[in-house]
Amino acid sequence: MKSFNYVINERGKIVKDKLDQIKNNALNAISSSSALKSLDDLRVQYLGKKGELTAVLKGMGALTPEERPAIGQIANEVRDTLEEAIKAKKEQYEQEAQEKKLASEIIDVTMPGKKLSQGKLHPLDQTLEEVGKIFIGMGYEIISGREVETGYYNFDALNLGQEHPARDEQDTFYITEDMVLRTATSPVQIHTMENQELPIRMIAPGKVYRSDEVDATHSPVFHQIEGLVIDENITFGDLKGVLAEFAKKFFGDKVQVKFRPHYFPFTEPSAEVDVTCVMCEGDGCSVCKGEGWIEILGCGMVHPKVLEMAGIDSTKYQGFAFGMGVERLTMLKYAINDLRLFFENDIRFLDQF
Ligand code: 2NL
Repeated sequence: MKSFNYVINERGKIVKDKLDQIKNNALNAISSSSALKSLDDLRVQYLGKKGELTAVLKGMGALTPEERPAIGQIANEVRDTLEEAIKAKKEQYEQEAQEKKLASEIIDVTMPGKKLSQGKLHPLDQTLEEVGKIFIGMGYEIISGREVETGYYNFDALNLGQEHPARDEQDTFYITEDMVLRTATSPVQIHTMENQELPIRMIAPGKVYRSDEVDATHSPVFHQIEGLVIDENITFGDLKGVLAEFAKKFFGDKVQVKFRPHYFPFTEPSAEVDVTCVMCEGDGCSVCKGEGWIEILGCGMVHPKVLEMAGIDSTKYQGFAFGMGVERLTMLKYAINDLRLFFENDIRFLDQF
């Protein structure tokens, strides 16, 4: 401590010794403190309102006026020294903490990255998307609708009379006597004919329901895509052209297409469409059961009765319609032999598409 020009007598000497003692004790305690918390405690102990240094300062009244400035200055110096020491120690703690934190957060930018596995669309959704794109490319709209329908929209409007076997409780899920889970997406097309201006060029993709037992080719829930075109001067030739184009875009340019007469109550004339087997190209294999051909969809010219019921003048307008099963299309395209695979969601299966 530097020397002073002030007078310090015997009493002053005792106070000065006391201050020196406080200073030395405090500096020792500070340098051997072990944490921020104990440092704070030391500040309170020496410099706080009830601290040791403050106590000495409070006792200065007993000194003579000549002694006070000298002792006061010493006391101030002790306080400054202690504050400095606490501050330095505190900074040391903070720097140590910072270094520890930085060390724990080191990032090794040379470490190899973790490969993220990327998800993909379910094969059925891929088919829905692919078929949708093909028809959008030909100017069609994609329209969806409700899955619960009245008996009228699901059956009557399609020329399926009260006695038609499709209405049987064994094939259809009834919600009430007159409400059913749709058995096809045709009701969407009926609503569109009733409500939308002509001409219509649309497809209706979606879930449909039939009361079937689950096996390799049946499921009570499956997916269908129906299509409908209504305009003036539409012929079976338009139907053939559109569906042949679709088959080539979906299965590949090599496929040949065959229209085979069939019967549906809602179309007349009606046909089923076969393509040369995508696996054996017509030679005969297990996928086509030796036939060389496989059926991919049903179609026909919309029955005049169906047009009239939907409020369309069948003497002025004609149209064609078609329907295909999404599960079936996907199974044929990839030679999948069991429809249940689509619904079990085994990643090892799904990953292949
Ligand atoms: C099949 C056959 C078909 C239709 C669906 C249809 C819809 C309306 C009017 C007339 Cl609104 N027809 N749909 C026509 C022919 C066949 O589906 O085997 N589907 C899997």
